[in-house]
Amino acid sequence: MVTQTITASYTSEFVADVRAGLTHPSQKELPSKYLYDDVGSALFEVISALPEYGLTRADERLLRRHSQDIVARLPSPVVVAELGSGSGKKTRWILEALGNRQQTYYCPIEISPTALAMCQRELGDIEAISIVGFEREYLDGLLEVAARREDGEHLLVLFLGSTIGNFDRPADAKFLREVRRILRPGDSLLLGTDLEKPVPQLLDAYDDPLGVTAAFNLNLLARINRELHADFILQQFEHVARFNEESGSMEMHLRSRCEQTVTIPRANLSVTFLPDETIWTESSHKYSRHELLQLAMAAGFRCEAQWMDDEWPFAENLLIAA
Ligand code: AVI
Repeated sequence: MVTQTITASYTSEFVADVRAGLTHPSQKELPSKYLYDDVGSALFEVISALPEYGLTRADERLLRRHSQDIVARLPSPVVVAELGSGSGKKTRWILEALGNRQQTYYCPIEISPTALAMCQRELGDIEAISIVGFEREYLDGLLEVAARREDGEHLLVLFLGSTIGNFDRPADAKFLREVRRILRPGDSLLLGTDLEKPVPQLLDAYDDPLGVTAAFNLNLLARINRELHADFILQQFEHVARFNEESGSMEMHLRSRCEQTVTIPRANLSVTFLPDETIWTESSHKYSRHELLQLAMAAGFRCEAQWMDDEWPFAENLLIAA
């Protein structure tokens, strides 16, 4: 087992994104990637265990059941790059199947150093797997992994857990095209996607009765307080989950309970909120099977196989760079 981490710093980008998002002329917004600091990542792990939120369990079930089949469809040898590995728990099945075949490099790409360290701890015991972690944004990390591979090595990119659904439409299509541009023909992308399901089920999943998702969402304001010395009073904001029929996506917002002004010294910013005004913090798109195939094709992939969960509508899609 080899473990190594390549690090980076994001504070100035965070400041710029907070400024741009909170001074947006119509809908205030904050990029959902900032939900995942140490506290947010830990809260997301708890969300994944909630009975109302079946997404992560569906993803894990599919990988557990079909890893052998997935790996059997891949060329050899492969280098694995995972975009946003999280704790890495569900990747174990794929890595074990690959490790049984031959010595394999696994490169998790993560902006959270804590998640990266957890992933290295979680997966470091798998035989024949060498881990090199990249503390990078997804595409920057993928470019580096692609540049380091040897001639004759194929890339397998893992983008699991339906993180693709957290991109706005059409940013998801653009992102897949950018991933494709980094790959060579014959390389693969295993894409996990949450599928359409009844709206009441989605509302329960994104506004759970224990309030864990609410804490996950509110932590974004707490993070801005911690890191940018802002004075958000968390009790004066509430978590809102709603389904946007037009886009087919669940949305999370933070609604101001009153008129208030917040100062963010490190961003040199003061922002006024009207009563009921919201900050849009996340979209989570729910795909149809047809939409997925179109998305993959338009980005320059062909769909080699699709596995669907029978308890929680979710699909694992094995896409090959055409
Ligand atoms: C990480 N991502 C796929 C989750 C989702 O369902 O969109 C994040 C999440 N947001 C609220 N609950 C979970």
